[in-house]
Amino acid sequence: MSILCRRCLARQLLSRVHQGGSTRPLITGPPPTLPRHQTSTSTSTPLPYPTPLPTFETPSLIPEQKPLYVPGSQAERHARQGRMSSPLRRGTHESWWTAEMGFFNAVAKTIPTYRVLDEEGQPARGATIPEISRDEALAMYRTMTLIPIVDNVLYQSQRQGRISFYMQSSGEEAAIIGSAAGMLPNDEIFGQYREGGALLFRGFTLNALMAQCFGNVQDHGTKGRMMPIHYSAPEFGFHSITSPLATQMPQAAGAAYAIKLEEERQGDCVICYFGDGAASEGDFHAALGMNSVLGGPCIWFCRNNGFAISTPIIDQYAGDGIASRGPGYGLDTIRVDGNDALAVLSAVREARRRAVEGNKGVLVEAMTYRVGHHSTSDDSSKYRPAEEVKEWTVVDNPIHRFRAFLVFQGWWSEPEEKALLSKNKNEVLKAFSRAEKLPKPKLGEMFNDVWGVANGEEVPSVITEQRAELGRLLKKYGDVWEPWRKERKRFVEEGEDVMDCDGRGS
Ligand SMILES: Cc1ncc(C[n+]2csc(CCOP(=O)(O)OP(=O)(O)O)c2C)c(N)n1
Ligand SMILES: [Mg+2]
Repeated sequence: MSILCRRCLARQLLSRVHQGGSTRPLITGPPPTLPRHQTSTSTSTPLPYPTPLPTFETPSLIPEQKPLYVPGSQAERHARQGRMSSPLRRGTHESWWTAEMGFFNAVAKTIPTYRVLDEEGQPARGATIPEISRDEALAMYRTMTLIPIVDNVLYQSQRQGRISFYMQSSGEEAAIIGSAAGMLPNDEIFGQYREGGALLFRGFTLNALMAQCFGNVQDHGTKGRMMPIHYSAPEFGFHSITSPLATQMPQAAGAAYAIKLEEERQGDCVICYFGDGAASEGDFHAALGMNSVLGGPCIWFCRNNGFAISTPIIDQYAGDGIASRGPGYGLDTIRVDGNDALAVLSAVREARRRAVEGNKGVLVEAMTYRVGHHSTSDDSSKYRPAEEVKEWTVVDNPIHRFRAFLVFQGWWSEPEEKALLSKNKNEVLKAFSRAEKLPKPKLGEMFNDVWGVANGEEVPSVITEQRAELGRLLKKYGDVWEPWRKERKRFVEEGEDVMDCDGRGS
């Protein structure tokens, strides 16, 4: 059977209905009339204007209704907490009776995008610059400028076969660092996979980052068992990155709920990053539903970068972005210019305040653009023109915008810029060559920690058998088969640790 794209399959199925003698007309229009991603102005093409809100007249005085609460029910508790005021129906907030039939397709006519700096990095008219010291701003800038250098070195090294995989975050530096700067050190971070910068901002060293990407003996978080960029750093409150999309979201909802319940963690918060594509997963809804009902301080931070691999947002959703979904879950929500580091910082600080004070979730949608390819397994020139990418790097470059602000404040100069870039480059290259020379962990590490075994319990036979089999194969071929002879040398103890007889290992 040939593999068909979704649209072709739908067309084929619909035409079958047609040919089958059914009088039912096609329910979708032919492809040319479907909204297409405009290549030159893709992400700036406005989505269809939302249907205006019905002109419901709010009654000036809502007559006192007898609440429909069952005594002791959740609805009654909520009503007592002020979450519902005199609802006519349980599950609504402030509904009233109306004789006017009106459908609606938006909670606000348009969701505005909050910004502090304009494209030139100058304060936008009427904007309040968030409180920020020179040191804080420069700490943000240092990490923002580090990201593209780390990205370039590791991206190129994957191309040369020196690491197995990489994902860049260029274009999203302001969204990632602005949000990280808006959180406090004790807060928990659940990343999707493009948030290595947030970890660097917290103090994760370049050596540790490179160790994970090379999976060498100093990769303490994942011990060489994960693909590059799947960082795990409990000491920085950074939870393990896992590739299956949106799985971090229910985990974050659980962590936020745990904080709510844990006396010692009062005042702490969770930030959960996810992409515009991940928001189409069921886990997105499961997580937001759980968080809105159970509570717990959590910032749901959407990096809306225009793409989910090759799927542009216009093919991802038909509503008003991801922000429109927040009120559906009863979450305070803001849309922010994700390329404006100060706006992101300011929005996340306020989101954090609301989340902690209200013990609840807050949704932040940061509008940005994925400048790099999706990953080293992707070639974005196949689905978007190079000019579009170039335009974003020139016209709305998050690093340039923030630098212009620093210069405007009198906090930054050309010589300082040159010195920083050269220092960043040297440090990245040094950490890179160091990590490449270090050996990989003991081969037997691949069997450890993959199964939750309580202290004193036996490792399940499926693990010991596989370990023993590898040991047997290594004994037989490890010295005589050239690829293995060479490969063994890269590991601490050269695989000797798995060559014991029962597969139990150390
Ligand atoms: C459950 C699941 N489905 C599909 C994939 C393949 N996949 C990896 S990344 C990705 C796109 C995600 O896009 P988005 O959430 O917008 O994040 P971005 O890459 O743009 O940062 C897809 C479909 C996956 N990893 N997991
Ligand atoms: Mg995306």
